Amino acid sequence: MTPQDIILIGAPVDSGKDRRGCLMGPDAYRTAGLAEALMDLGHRVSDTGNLTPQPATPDPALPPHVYAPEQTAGWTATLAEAAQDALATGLPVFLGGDHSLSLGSVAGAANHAAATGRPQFVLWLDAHSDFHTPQTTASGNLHGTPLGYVTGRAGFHGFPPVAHPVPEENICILGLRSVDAAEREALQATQIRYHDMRVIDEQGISRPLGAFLDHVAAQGGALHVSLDVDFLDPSFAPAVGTTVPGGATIREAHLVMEMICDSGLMTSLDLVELNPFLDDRGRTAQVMVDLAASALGRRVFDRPTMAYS
Ligand code: 6HN
Ligand code: MN
Ligand code: MN
Ligand code: MN
Repeated sequence: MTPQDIILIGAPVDSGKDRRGCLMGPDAYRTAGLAEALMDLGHRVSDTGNLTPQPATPDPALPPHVYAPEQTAGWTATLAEAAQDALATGLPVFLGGDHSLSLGSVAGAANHAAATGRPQFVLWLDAHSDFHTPQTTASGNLHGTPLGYVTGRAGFHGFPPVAHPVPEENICILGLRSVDAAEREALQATQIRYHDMRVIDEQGISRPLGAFLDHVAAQGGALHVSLDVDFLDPSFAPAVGTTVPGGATIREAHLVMEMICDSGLMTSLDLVELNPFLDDRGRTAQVMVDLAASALGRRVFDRPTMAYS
């Protein structure tokens, strides 16, 4: 693949749920050698270090059970700006941090796409659909809301307004196996493409993904990829607070990344939900680094011994 200017952006967001630990994610990716892996592939890599959230004030219109909304609102403003700035010079990789970081990374990417006259597309690799609003979430955890926010659903009081909502038909979710009733009802009324693990079992993962990538290419779109650790089966990736059995295998996940790479379409990437406190000798961090490397050009024969022990 042609060398890229890759910008690693540390986003130690831990406010999207009440279980702590994702704030250690950026340093776990650094320790697992993300920058070195990408430089080995010929890319120019810079690391901006870790961001800190802007101050924000709580909005009394939010339901009281929503967890830490002002922190997540502050992160959203910071990350949207960071995404927009970074996209002007390269390909940002957001080192999470929990999935609430994507309220900002995707909103900022969509602002950049609009400024450059391209439609924004989003590939969501996740066991969950993350399509709640602050009103529909039962848990109160805002990491379950980023797709709701970026598509422009109502109810995000106190959050930055979404200048350029991502059109529903520009979103594809792969890996679903845990969707709350309120999300299911809302999703079914949208044009979002969503594929659960049964579809992947029956058709293979390349069929729905290939159709989506063809669609993005035909529209000349910019593609943001959001990779949640729990897309993977917990037997390969235990370091996440929301494990759901029956997830993607290592090869299914690498195939997704290899197809993304071959498409040449990816313009920004989130690595989210890694909780190093729950990891087993760093293996989940290493799997995520290897997947990022696959999305950015690494092929199996570049590294003959991939062992996670
Ligand atoms: N994630 N649907 C559940 C909730 O609490 O709203 C789980 C959300 C998981 C969030 O995948 O990033
Ligand atoms: Mn998620
Ligand atoms: Mn998830
Ligand atoms: Mn309001």
